[in-house]
Amino acid sequence: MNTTAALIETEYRLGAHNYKPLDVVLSRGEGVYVWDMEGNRYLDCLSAYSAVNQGHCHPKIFKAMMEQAQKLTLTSRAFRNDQLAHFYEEIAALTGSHKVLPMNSGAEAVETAVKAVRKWGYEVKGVAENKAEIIVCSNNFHGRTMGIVGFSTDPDARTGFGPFAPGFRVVPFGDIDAFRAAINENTVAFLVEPIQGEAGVIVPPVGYFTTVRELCTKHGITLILDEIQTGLGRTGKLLAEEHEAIEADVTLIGKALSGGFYPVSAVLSNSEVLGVLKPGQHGSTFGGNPLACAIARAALKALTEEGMIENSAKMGERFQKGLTDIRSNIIKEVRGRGLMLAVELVPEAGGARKYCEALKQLGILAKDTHGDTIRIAPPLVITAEQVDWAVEQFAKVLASA
Ligand code: IF1
Repeated sequence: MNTTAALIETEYRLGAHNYKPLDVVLSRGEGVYVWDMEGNRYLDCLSAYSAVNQGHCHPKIFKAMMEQAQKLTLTSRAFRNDQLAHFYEEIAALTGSHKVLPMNSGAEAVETAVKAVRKWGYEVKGVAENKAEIIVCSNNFHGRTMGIVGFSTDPDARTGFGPFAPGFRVVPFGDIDAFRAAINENTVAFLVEPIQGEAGVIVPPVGYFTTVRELCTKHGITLILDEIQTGLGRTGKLLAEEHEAIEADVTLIGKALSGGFYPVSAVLSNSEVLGVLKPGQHGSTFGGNPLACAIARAALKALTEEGMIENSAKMGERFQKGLTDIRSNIIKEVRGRGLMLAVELVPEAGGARKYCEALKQLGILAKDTHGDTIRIAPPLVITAEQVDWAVEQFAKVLASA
């Protein structure tokens, strides 16, 4: 049977229960909208966790994917392909990076950076063997692999999955004194999100990253910015680092690098850090494949040539102002940057999930996080009219409470 209820039942019976999705079964998407099996239309305010910044099924990315899929999809890196060099050139020109290492998932990009920066620590910085330390932040989210969950502070992410790899030191996000105090001669890197996503869209204090950058330069520490979620226009800039006019030594991107068509991630770095990797020391069967490169090239082109980054800044401001103007006794705070937004509810509201359910009834899909926060991140192609309509729906749900 191909009904909503039957598919949900089958998922429950056969699938691992590592998710608890809203009970909406989507079968079509276009731009900011998705449709369920009954034909109900929803404004997507999650964008697959910012992977579909360019909007669902973007026609030009689709075309690039189809054309490449008819020609060549995968060669492995044992041989070369005619898309990789173009991808390197375009992403390097756009971001000012000197070296690129393509992977697939975001977590793989993070793991790659951790490996490279440790090796850099031993070979370039001169840290004693196996002593390298990487500073990370509490409430971080960098992915789900063993290496990464080992330095998570979220009990759900790590409990029961040990033993974990050593070499990580945790400091509170946004606390410059704690960061300074955690630095020692073995510190090779600081791995951090410019705005913490999973933690509930936490924007650090103004000036935090300026001082972080200064301290990293002073102490020879590689600054690794995880822009897998914040990057590629989400916060109203190509990269969130631009908000404080700093430059990371290593930048991680993923998600919207493919516009949601296919997992594509990349480590962007100066020559020194990725320069330590020699043949045989790192890789991936699918990383850098021609299909991925062709898709990523089209996804980047759509983002830059269709004004999506500027639109994100403008519509983000409009959306945030609209939400801030809602008069409600259950809204604790509205925050975010560009189209990476969150509404935090007061504890008495009884959790954000039920409000997401109510929004769904009104035609908006949004995701609760950390109990009391509704995360809002629509595709960057959203229009002013659509923003205003969405704000009205949020007002109905939050003001009626
Ligand atoms: C899930 C959150 C978002 C990320 C940052 C690396 C990765 C992610 C900053 C790993 C992935 C996802 C994964 C998704 C939930 C989600 C998420 F709620 F957990 F925080 F986006 F907001 N760095 N984030 O946000 O990338 O390996 O998944 O490609 O269901 O786990 P990945």
